[in-house]
Amino acid sequence: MKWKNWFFQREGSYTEELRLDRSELIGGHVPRRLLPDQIVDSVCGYCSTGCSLRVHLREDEAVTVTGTPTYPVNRGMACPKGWEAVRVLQASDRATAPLLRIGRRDWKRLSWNDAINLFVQRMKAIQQQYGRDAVAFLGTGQLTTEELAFLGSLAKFGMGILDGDGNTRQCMASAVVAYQQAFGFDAPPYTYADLEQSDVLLFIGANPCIAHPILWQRVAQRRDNPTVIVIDPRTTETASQATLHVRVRPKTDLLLLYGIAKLLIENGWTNPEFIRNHTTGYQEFASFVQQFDIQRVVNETGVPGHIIKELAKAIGCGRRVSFWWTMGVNQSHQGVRTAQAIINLALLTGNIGRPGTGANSITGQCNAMGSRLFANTTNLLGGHDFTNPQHRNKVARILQIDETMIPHRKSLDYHHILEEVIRGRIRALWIVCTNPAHSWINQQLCHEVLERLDFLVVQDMYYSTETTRVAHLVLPAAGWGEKEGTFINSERRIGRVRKVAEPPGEALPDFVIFQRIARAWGCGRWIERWSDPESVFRILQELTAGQPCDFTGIDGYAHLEREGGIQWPYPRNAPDRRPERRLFEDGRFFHPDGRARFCFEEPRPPFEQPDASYPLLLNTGRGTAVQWHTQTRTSKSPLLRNLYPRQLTIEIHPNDARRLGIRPYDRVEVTSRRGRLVAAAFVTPTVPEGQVFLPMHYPEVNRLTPSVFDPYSFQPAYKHCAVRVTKLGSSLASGQ
Ligand SMILES: Nc1nc2c(c(=O)[nH]1)N[C@H]1C(S)=C(S)[C@@H](COP(=O)(O)OP(=O)(O)OC[C@H]3O[C@@H](n4cnc5c(=O)[nH]c(N)nc54)[C@H](O)[C@@H]3O)O[C@H]1N2
Ligand SMILES: Nc1nc2c(c(=O)[nH]1)N[C@H]1C(S)=C(S)[C@@H](COP(=O)(O)OP(=O)(O)OC[C@H]3O[C@@H](n4cnc5c(=O)[nH]c(N)nc54)[C@H](O)[C@@H]3O)O[C@H]1N2
Ligand code: SF4
Ligand SMILES: [Mo]
Repeated sequence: MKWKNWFFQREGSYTEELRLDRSELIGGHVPRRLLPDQIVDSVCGYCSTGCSLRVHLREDEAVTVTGTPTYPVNRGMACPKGWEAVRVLQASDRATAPLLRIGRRDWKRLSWNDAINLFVQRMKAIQQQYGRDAVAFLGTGQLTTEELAFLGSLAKFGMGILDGDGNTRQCMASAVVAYQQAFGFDAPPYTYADLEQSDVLLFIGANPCIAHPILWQRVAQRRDNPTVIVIDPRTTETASQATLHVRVRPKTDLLLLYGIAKLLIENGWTNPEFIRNHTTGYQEFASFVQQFDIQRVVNETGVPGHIIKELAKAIGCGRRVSFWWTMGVNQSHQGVRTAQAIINLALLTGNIGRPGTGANSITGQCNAMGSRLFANTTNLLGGHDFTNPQHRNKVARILQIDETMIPHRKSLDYHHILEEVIRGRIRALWIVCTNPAHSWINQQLCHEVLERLDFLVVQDMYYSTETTRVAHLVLPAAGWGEKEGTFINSERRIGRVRKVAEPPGEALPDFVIFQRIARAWGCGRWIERWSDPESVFRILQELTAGQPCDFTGIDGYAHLEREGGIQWPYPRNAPDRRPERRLFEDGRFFHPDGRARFCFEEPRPPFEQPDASYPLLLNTGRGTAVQWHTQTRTSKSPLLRNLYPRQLTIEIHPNDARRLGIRPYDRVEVTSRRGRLVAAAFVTPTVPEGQVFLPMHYPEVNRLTPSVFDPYSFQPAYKHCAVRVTKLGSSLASGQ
């Protein structure tokens, strides 16, 4: 491929070290020779690529970070977020002691004892007054698996909470439901080697160059010129390097994919043997797609007919075709069906279970996969089902708890939890490792919800987040690098997370905070086995026995460290011990009949379309490779801060800008039916005419987005609403 290895490969060995500072960025750094005492390899705490970072310590202090050369995921590479992972731990706004809010603005410092006692007293009092289900929790995909399982178990089996969800709802829920319905279990089938073994790679609603830089690097490093197709309304950094960029009209992918399926069937570009032996529902699907003739697809998607045919041919005639999708698909009013339309193409052509193939949802956060399996919210621990008595019995037996402690239904989803706050049923919320006051959709509503609560506890690394600021009680948490455990990356690889620094002040690892709460609550003897992360890991292993995600064959943390992470499944005595393994090589899926299902449905129109008052379509997503979500961490690094715009910029097409009298870097007002914000105009043809794009990393962006969700996954549709852009007079300096 034409793209070069620009900033991802850092030189570095055990003895020759680079101390990173801003001067390095402008090319003037001086490598210093240091002799580190120790190196510690730990999986990165940002994106789900799951690189291993080598932290070099000198006299117990982390002096620099390089990519672990031997780790199978990143092979020595790391992106700038990884390089700066330790630096962001040192910040003046780190939460260093528990804080209690007094009145509207003042805070009082508490001892841990007082803070935990207050937590327990207030939560119990609310449960006594309003019922057990008056308390709920919101978690994350950024804690270790052991911590996620601890939070979910303590909350549901210890505190009797019924409802809890996580920020993985914002990102993975559509893929989860799509896989569960199509394959019988939430199981991304690929291994990263598939990126290198594929002849045709389709990225749909995904911008890995920015969002999964090292994963993308493995594609970019290929010397054999695979066909890379990007389906995205914007000319993203990924699209600009692709063989073919398909500029689909937003939220019309479903039609495009059905139209392609029709062409595949018409041209005989399917794999009848695979369909016959390994799928159900083909006949119904084949007759359903007949209505998507090419003219209809052209009209609705805006993709020219010859491109649609080219796409179908590339998929139908490629030897090893792989499909990769992320938020452009999942965050939609029809995210589940769109993801399944992608799965259907893989099933039609038999592109699954072989090297270089697969219908592959890439996860987002470092431990999104851990959250999917172990958060104990939508699924009972280990991918079990709350409604299944045998599953409840198994989990109760392994945890040594009374079966009656396990709820008979799954949690409400995030959006309905917030609605229950508005209704007054939920009065207290415990938010751990997520920042919804910035990141949740339709922000005004979210703020109203948070303000309505009788008791809001926020457990975070920093005092300064938008959510911490409105909390009643803040519990100071250690961050990545300050604790031990495991993460599960996008290719189902369980990897080790290591402690390389002490938490500041009195901050504690979430694991320890959960232990203290459990003890003070009086959860009973079962929680005593949850004594340290590795003991919990062993309990979780037992929970996976017999499940598709069985990893009972891993011999503790040392085994993970030795192997460079291990992908699930990895059952005891499993014959297959290959270091890279994909699912479905035997053509057996997880439904009882062993077959995958074609799932499909009539496309539906999006919630809002541009009109005379709000004539432009707003898309939102990741802005740069160096910004992470709500920026609580990445904004703490001077190096990273130098690599992204200080202020919010809106991407707008030159023709729209001209029509609105907007020049580059003019201040503009962006208004939707829900709110308004001010941004600088970035005039660029990378967005199509009639569309604008805002990066999600600035707190005001979700003032504009609407409460729209996929009806099956309840994932928010962050990427589609109508806005108006108007010029606000004076131009901002162009020095972005
Ligand atoms: N640097 C950085 N990396 C990250 C993150 C971060 O915050 N910063 N976050 C991580 C997380 S949690 C996640 S979930 C992932 C997200 O990773 P991505 O999903 O790759 O990132 P996004 O920019 O949200 O969305 C991807 C693309 O979807 C496109 N899109 C929007 N609407 C449509 C549509 O209707 N059809 C199609 N085909 N495309 C559409 C957008 O234009 C955008 O380019 O990134 C992870 N990696
Ligand atoms: N408009 C728009 N909005 C979006 C999206 C979009 O594409 N467009 N994408 C959505 C997606 S996919 C996602 S995943 C969400 C992400 O949204 P959030 O989860 O709200 O974003 P983060 O900034 O990652 O928040 C993590 C919080 O946990 C804290 N933290 C970090 N490590 C630890 C730890 O070890 N322990 C504890 N206790 N706290 C810790 C951080 O300081 C931070 O406050 O945003 C969503 N919002
Ligand atoms: S690509 Fe992702 S996992 Fe790898 S170093 Fe960057 S943020 Fe960390
Ligand atoms: Mo995400």
